[in-house]
Amino acid sequence: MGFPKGFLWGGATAANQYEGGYLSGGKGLAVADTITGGDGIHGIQRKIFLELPDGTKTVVGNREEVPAGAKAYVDPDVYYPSHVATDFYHHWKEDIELFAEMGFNVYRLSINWTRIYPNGDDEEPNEEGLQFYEDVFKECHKYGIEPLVTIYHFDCPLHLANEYDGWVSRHTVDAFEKYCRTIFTRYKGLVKYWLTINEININANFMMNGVHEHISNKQNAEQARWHLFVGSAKAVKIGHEVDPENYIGLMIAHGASYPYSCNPEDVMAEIENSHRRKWFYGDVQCRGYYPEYKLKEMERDGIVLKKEPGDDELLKEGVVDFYSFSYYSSSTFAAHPENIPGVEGNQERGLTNPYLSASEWGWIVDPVGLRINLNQIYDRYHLPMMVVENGLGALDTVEPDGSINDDYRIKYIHDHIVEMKKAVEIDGVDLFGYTPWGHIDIVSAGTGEMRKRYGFIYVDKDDDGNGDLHRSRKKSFYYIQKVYKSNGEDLDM
Ligand code: BGP
Repeated sequence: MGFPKGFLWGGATAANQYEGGYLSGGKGLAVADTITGGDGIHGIQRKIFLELPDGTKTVVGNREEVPAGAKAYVDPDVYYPSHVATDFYHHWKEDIELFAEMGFNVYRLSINWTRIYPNGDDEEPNEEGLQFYEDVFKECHKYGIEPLVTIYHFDCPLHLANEYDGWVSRHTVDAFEKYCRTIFTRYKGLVKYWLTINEININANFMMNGVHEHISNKQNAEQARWHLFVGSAKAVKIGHEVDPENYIGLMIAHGASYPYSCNPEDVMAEIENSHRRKWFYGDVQCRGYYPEYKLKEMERDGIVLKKEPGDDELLKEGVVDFYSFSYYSSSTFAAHPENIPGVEGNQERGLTNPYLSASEWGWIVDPVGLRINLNQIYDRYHLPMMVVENGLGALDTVEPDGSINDDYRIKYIHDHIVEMKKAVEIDGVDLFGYTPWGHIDIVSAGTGEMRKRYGFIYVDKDDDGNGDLHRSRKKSFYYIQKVYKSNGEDLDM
């Protein structure tokens, strides 16, 4: 009963939200380094400064507004949260020691592509960047912590975005392939667990992947998606070639989703949304080909993908070893949302669910949805699974004595682990690890805020960059420690 022996317990971060040192050690600029902070509670978007082909400058807060040919740049008078972030670059030893104290046996982190290839497509890799991660991985092993490495987490090199429109171009796939070969070779024996592309289902739409207008152009958007799949399949194939011991997974933002009612039209609306938003990405990476519903959609839209010889075979050869996903919340869909009084939301983001409440940032909290997900994913693919993100972004208060009593976060984590345990014990799904998101405070990806905190470890830094970056243990730190050290047996809050 309970979680299997050797279950992986840890936490997860991404380089662009945590590392800082944005130009240290020979690192180049990523698109993430050109995105400002926003304000999630008040709906103020992150912004990106752009230079247009005619030399004029503009600033946009929405990826749909990025004009063709625009190039992002860093404005020296503006504050950018990723430049220092919470400075793992200078605190890694101290931080890994804290992770070990919490009882981690796995730590999910991403490699910043621009630390290895500053422009993304340089002739030679940057030795200082390679050495940095080698030191980090060795430090993890010192404490019996397995690194789980995300190869690409929202950090397209700025050069590839500005000059090639990011993933719209095949050039980015080629550069990615070289980057993958470099890191698999260098870290052979040090890293066994890998994820190819973080939240690949969101990535193709994400401002950080290319600053041009591909999102408003369906053909480009589908081409970018295709290239991400080809890139992911290449990563899997190269990883297995370099070391057959490598265990490589996909990563999908996989919230639960429900029909708003038992009206069959609402049920169908949910199926269509889930196909488009989640299953398509799992189907391609687990089965190795585009599903029929996607082929039909592209046929209707007149989309013809540009493929290179061997691409279709590659997709089959590059299917993943396991399924990993982020889980924060759930969405509800109706065929005619405009006819439902008193319900907020829209067809794309989902509707208010009357049975559930939301976080301060409006994310619906739904622990049972995690069990539902684990069942649905396992039914569909029968692959081992890992929950690689989960957590509550919340405002924390530091008490006069320095303590942080984040009982709300403890409850969130407790409730989700309880449902994972049911999925293992009662439903028999094959779940082998759990790495809650942002176990140490980092910059929010969506809003660029610091005050949206997920950590069990507090970092002294605010939205304007003030703070001395010292680390302190929140109440949740001790809860996690107890849970991890008992292999998920002692869940009492
Ligand atoms: C996922 C991303 C992470 C992350 C997390 C929380 O989408 O993979 O990078 O940050 O969500 O989101 P946010 O930071 O916007 O609260």
